[in-house]
Amino acid sequence: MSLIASDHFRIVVGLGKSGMSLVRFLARQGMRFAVADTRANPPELSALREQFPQVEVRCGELDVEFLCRASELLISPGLAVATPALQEAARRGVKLSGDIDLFARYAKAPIIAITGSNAKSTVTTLVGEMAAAAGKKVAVGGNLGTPALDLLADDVELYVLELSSFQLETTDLLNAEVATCLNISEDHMDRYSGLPAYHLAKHRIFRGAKQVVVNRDDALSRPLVADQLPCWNFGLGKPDFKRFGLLEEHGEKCLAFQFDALLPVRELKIRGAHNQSNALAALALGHAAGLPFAPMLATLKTFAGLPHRCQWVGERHGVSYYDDSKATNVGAALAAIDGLGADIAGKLVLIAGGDGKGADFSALRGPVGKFCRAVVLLGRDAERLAAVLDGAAPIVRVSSLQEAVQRCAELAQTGDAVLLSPACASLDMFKNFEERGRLFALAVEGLN
Ligand code: UMA
Ligand code: ADP
Repeated sequence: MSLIASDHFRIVVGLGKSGMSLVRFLARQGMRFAVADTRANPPELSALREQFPQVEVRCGELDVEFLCRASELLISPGLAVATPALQEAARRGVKLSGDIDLFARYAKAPIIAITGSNAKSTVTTLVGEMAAAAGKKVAVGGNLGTPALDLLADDVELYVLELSSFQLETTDLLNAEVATCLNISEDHMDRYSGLPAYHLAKHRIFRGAKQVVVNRDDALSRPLVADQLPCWNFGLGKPDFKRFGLLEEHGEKCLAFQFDALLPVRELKIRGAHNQSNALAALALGHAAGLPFAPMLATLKTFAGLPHRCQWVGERHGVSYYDDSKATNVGAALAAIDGLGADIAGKLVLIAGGDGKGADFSALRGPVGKFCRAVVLLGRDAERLAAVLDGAAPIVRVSSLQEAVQRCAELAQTGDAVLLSPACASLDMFKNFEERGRLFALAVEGLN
């Protein structure tokens, strides 16, 4: 332990949305703290200087001696715990933590905690809407957008949190009422040494959980927890005791619990097998948290999905255009290509590419060969994608999204669909996936 470390002094590392929420929280609690960020000009610097002028801030390369003045570092999700300066501080006795761990220490209401490689935002939003429909005072956030600490309030009856592996790296004990890891496929391989390290980070969500929800179609979602812990599960097969699934009733496929049909899938607004799985996950989480079925099913009948997730944005000359800009990894793009490809009369013209985050793209080859008329590639990893997809479908290279949409319009035939499902992050060319989706929709609007 560093000689000058104080038990009552913390350093917030990172000054983005999470960092600023930490600053507000620590200031409210009257705790002593400083701030560090590796960037010369972090996004919330001027807000901090304006609202908390007395707080010491160090920008630029992390200084281990400075970090060791604290008893605890509260690290933003964008910074890996493996960062050498943070590891050196830990070696010298400083505790490494983050906003979610702090949140768990102060939250008085039960937490439904949701992670996974894909479907987190959809399921989190659905569960939040189900709880509100059941009359609960619910607070929804985390990786979804509103930092968890900003949700803390005395009158909240239920918290629903979307959590990323980045946030879970610094979470020691979440103590969720219900926790789930919806699915696991490769993502963020530029941050982790491989799938096992990523899996390990995700599964920290189960620490201290009172109940768990497992996806029985994905073995990697199953936690190592004590046998007596209440465990609910969901999957696309026939359900059984304590299980959610699909069964046929009067010739119709229905969402079901145990031996009873709950709702015909045709009444869902969100389409595709992956969304049926998401609806079942939300029902399982809500049920475990004590929500009644009636308001949960009413929510499923009206929830139309989130923007940029396989969202229909227009039609030109008999060709539909779908914005799946949120498909920032291979697993998400696969779900969209398989789901939409099987659902339309014609073929898909796929727009893919961007920052692949070190992913292995080879799983795309089969579905692209099966469902795609052509693939239009752009962005930093276009050539890595081209190498994998060569021969599976004709490949066209472009340098802008506008050009991509134009080329797709030329390639697509009546009955086809143009799908932006990049399998890559957007940050090499766009501010974020929302901007990429908006520009796609604008380009579609601009077509003759
Ligand atoms: N950064 C530095 N130096 C620092 C701190 C951060 O360079 O000292 C960089 C990071 O590498 C990153 C960027 O700054 O590229 C933002 O990092 P941050 O930790 O400051 O991010 P916040 O603004 O606090 O936003 C975070 C989540 N962002 C990340 O995990 C990168 C947001 O999720 C989340 O909504 C927000 O907290 C509130 O909880 C976004 C995200 O992209 C949507 N998440 C990833 C994903 O969904 O794939 C995990
Ligand atoms: P996350 O918050 O985990 O990124 P989203 O709900 O925002 O999840 O969806 C992200 C992407 O994953 C979208 O492209 C969507 O079409 C795809 N997706 C949605 N549900 C699933 C699922 N169950 N399995 C695989 N991919 C999915």
